[in-house]
Amino acid sequence: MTTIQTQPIEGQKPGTSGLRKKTKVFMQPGYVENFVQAIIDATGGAEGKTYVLGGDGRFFNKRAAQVILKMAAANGAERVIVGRDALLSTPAASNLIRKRGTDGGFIMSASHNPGGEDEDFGLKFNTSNGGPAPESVTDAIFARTKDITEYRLLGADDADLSRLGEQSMGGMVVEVVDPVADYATLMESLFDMATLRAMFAGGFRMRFDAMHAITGPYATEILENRLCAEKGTVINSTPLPDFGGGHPDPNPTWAKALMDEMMGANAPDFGAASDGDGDRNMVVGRGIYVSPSDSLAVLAANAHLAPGYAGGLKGVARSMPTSGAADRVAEKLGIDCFETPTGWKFFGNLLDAGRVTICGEESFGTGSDHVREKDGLWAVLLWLNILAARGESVAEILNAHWREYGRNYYSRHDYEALPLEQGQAIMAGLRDKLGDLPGTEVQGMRVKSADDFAYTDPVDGSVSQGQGLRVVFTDGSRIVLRLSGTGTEGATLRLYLERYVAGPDGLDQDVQQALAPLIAAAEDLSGLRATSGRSEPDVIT
Ligand code: VG1
Ligand code: CO
Repeated sequence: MTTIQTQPIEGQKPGTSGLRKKTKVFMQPGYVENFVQAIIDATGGAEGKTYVLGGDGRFFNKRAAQVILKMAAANGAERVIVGRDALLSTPAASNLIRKRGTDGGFIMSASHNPGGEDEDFGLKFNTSNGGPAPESVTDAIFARTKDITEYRLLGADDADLSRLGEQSMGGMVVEVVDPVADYATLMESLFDMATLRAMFAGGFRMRFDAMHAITGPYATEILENRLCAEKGTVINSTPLPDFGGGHPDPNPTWAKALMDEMMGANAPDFGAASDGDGDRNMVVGRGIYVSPSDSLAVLAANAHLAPGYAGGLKGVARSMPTSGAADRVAEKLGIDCFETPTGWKFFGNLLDAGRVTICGEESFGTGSDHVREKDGLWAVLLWLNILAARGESVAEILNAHWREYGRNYYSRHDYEALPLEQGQAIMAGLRDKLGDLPGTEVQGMRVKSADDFAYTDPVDGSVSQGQGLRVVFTDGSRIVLRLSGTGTEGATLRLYLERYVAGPDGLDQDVQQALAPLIAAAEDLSGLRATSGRSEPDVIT
């Protein structure tokens, strides 16, 4: 065991979902080492502990895995369970952490951010419940990165991560496992596999775009091998270190080929895509796109049709910027609906306390209490289970949902990589005005309330401030503005827009047109486009 002197490295502050930086930043000498030691120190040391380790396969994944193993060994860990070739999707890692009763896990991913030597890398720590470390822990980790003086690293050969089974590293056991097996078993326990198999056997066609990211092997095993969907159902199924040069972000912009196919003449019945680390999902029906906020609401309303949720839901939770569509479902079901800050770590306590069963975010994230992360393939399988049970198309289900609950028109406009000071100035400009807004009129709409969202965790009472500026109008429409906490370049501003239409009229408008007054109001209030000189967002979802 070697103890190596080091000095604090600036900027190792975990964001919305772990530490994300340019890969070359992570490749600097001591960078991974400092951060990993800070995690170990801030969580009471590694002595005698068992961890899970895996990542989305992006460039530097294997290298970082060896460093983490040698550090765990040098810090006295007893065992590390690693996915073969250092691969694990984020939900599969969460499952392993829970199933094996471990002390937590290291997940190497920058999720939906592009990968490669000149792109992004990331590392996050999940606690023993399988979920991303809560703010109290990430704050302690960050504090430790600022006064770290040494780290421990075993001088040993690399582990052979291509070989399943146990091997020894110093006194520590490195246990290499199949990354897919336990996860696939978990999915089989939640969904009606026989009915799904029958649906595919009956000619149901789907396309799953794995975007050259981690879900390829998972989707191929579950959809093609176990459910017997046609070979070739899963495309871009081999995880690549640079995701084939694409953005592994399942949205209409970056999964355009899938969108085109689903809107085309010979579209299959159902389409889906997942992100770099497998926790996001986009769902598309033949000729119809399902917004993530609507997807959450439809899943909540129909989850009882799947065996794993036949007993009903305890409650639902959504992040603050996510539309209120799920709230209406919760109201009808007579269950609680919680509104949390952005990021899955805020759902952990509610899930652990048994107060919610299903959670979701507008950013293509849905999940349940089966793990403590959002789960892309889970959402796809739940949709399939609902389609099979109802015997209806995605369009029929969505239209029926809107007729029953009304429609929350919703869109997110991203302005990416603005100069940092400019992004902060735009936020500060709107924040300063919030107090004066209630009662005023913007674009013919009256402001009902305006604030900077703060959240008090109902389980442990912890408070998180500064979670997004929101302006709510008297008709229930909203504008939310916040700074992204996952980017690695400058500031990315996210503008979230929502308007509710009760129906029965006006349920099939063009989304951007339906939101036009809010888009104009957002500009009046924030001066976002004027200040940034951008005439339109980089990405609209
Ligand atoms: C984004 C999304 C947020 C999500 C987070 C991690 O964060 O908005 O909803 O939880 O990414 O997702 P931000 O701070 O950039 O808005 V993942 O799939 O990248 O781990
Ligand atoms: Co992700």
